[in-house]
Amino acid sequence: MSDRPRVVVTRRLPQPVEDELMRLFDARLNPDDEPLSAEELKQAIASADALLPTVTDRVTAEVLGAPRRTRIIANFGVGYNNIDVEAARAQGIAVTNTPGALTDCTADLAMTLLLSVARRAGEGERHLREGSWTGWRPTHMMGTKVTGKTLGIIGLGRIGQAVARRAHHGFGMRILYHNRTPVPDEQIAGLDAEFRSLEDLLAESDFVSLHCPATPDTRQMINASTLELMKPGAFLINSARGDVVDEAALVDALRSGALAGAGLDVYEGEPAVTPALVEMDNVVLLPHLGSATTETRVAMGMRAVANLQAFFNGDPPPDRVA
Ligand code: 8YV
Repeated sequence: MSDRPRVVVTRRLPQPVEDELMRLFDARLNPDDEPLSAEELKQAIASADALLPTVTDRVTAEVLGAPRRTRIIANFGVGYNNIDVEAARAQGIAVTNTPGALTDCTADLAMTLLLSVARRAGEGERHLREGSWTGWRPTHMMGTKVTGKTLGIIGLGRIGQAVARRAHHGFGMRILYHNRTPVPDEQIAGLDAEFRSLEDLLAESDFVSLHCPATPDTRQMINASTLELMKPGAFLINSARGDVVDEAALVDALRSGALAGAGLDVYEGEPAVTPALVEMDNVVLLPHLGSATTETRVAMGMRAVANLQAFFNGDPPPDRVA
């Protein structure tokens, strides 16, 4: 029997991360890559010293209330709304995340969505692949110019700031932002970013990009009333969490033409997507790819490993959130 800490890893991870987990811990991997049921999560919590879950694992108060050996949950991801952090805190279970590792790639993906929806890239590709392209013409598939437009960023944390830098320095966009806490000037130096109330940001922005965490306060922050405040013909980009947007209200705003389009990487009921969205040509839909590069997924895994290592060495884990 191993005296190394037992770590249950809920999904397949990039090979270098699995190798490192096996080297350091009594790691129980998931070669089949099937998501764990609530019952299996309870078993994991009962038998392992640590859990390494992902966004697809719902680590609820009920799961955490079951008989338990686990003392740390090292989440694979910066967002940790898949974990009932209050319940973990109440039970004295440490929770860590992987900030920083995925900032650039998630910001790149937000820009991919923004550019794709404005320039009708998904629609154009479908058009060509289905054999409908009959040749160039001056009025064919005209989109919306991005350079110089106003981008409203809701949540100017690491990822929001990385998007702001790309948009401002790369595309000459004017940056407005809304954030729950003040952002230190040095973090946004050179961006000419202007703070706005949520209402004013929505009213003034040509593109609104969401980068806030999913919390009770941000749940369905984008709903029928707030969508109504958006500038006519604006675009909504969501690479944060599906919970922040009322998808049914978004469909209505797109159908009525109030919004020109949306670029989405995350959904309320992932992996389910509101069927009406799938029917719409002015919506770009990606399957939660924000951090999906080899470099970033390895870095995220190594960050989770570093948190586990620190915890079991008796040191403070670098990314403790509870
Ligand atoms: C991850 C994410 O892929 O880190 C996050 O918050 O949304 C994604 O980039 C996912 O959470 C993995 O668990």
